[in-house]
Amino acid sequence: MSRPLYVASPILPKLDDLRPYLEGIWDRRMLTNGGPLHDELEEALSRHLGIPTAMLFNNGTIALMTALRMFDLPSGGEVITTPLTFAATAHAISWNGLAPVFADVSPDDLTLDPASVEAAITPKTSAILAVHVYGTVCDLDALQDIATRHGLPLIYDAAHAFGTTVSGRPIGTFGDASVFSFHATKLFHTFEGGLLATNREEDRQTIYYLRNFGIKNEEEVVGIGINGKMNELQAMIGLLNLPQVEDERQTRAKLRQNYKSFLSDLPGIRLQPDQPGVSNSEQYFALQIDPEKFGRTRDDVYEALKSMDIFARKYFHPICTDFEPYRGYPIHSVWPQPAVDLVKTRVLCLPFHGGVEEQDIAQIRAVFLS
Ligand code: T4K
Repeated sequence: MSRPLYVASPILPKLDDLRPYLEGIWDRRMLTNGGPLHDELEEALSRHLGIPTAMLFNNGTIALMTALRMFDLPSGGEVITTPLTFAATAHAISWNGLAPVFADVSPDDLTLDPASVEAAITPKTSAILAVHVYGTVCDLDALQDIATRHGLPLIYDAAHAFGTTVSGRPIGTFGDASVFSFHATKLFHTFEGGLLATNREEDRQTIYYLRNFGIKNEEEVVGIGINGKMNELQAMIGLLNLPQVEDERQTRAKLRQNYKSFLSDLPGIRLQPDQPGVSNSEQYFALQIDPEKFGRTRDDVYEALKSMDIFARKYFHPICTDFEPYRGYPIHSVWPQPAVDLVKTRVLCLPFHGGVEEQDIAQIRAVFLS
């Protein structure tokens, strides 16, 4: 039994495998600014994720900020996004001097609801930033249709969708740009890290400048860039973790089946839908608890698990519009009451990683069935 049992637990390379990499770094004394391990990881991920233009970052948030910056959006322009996400999604918009506009989620799969996006569009709308939340893939066709009709860049926050494919097509090839997080809590991680992917091969140079202060050469700075560079230690961890990812993903896929075996038919429990043709990233196992039908609230279950040192998480409650900077922002919705208002009181993410043992599952099962 693993205690405390957290919602996430990182894969790690064997300590002995670090030694040759560390010796190389120490010999070269190239610690950052595009060292050989950085370049090797970038190429490996580009192949692994099936995206020709895939550029590493020091974390997912800076990659998101850069993705928005790429499009040179007008100051104060509105970017439509979901309130059911990690704060970084909305903050990346604000840090660019843009205005986050929140649209509702689909009650079916909790991703950004296309009809509510359409309802939120104004003459100031500059872009759409959708999130494949919990690894559930957004309504790609509907969002692309809206983006195309209104001439808006469509950016995906794919922090939860590492390695996902849709009918064989890599998730990072949809929309105009996609951003992945390689934070320690993610399926694939580099302790901290991120990646910006785009089909717009012509933007590679722009991203390169934005990532490195806008520096073109020793004498020219061509734009207002940021420091988004991944260092050699992070890249080393990435190179050592990448070969382990598929095993971890498969372990989690089995865990998903295990959870589903006792949760699927429980009255009042709603799981994220299976998506035909989608190979799941296995990042999170999210469910919703309807207190009337289940007999207990989400918070009751959260506390019961916590009393056993099992730390499920209420991702993403509070939602962005509950946070101080965005309090009072409306949630544009096609429903009289935004679906997300109910969802946020019901959603719970269970421990979901290779460290969850049979005995842990039995205890979690007992909490739900008691
Ligand atoms: N967009 C979306 C949709 C995101 O979810 C995120 C990040 C981003 C953008 C931004 O990407 P980054 O800039 O982070 O690359 C965590 C992560 O810090 C954050 O990366 C992640 N989303 C978010 C969903 O979860 P917290 O505040 O919940 O983390 P924390 O420290 O409570 O960790 C959760 C559990 O994981 C802990 O209880 C224990 C375990 N854990 C955590 C760490 C850091 C470990 O076992 N080892 C560790 O090293 O935000």
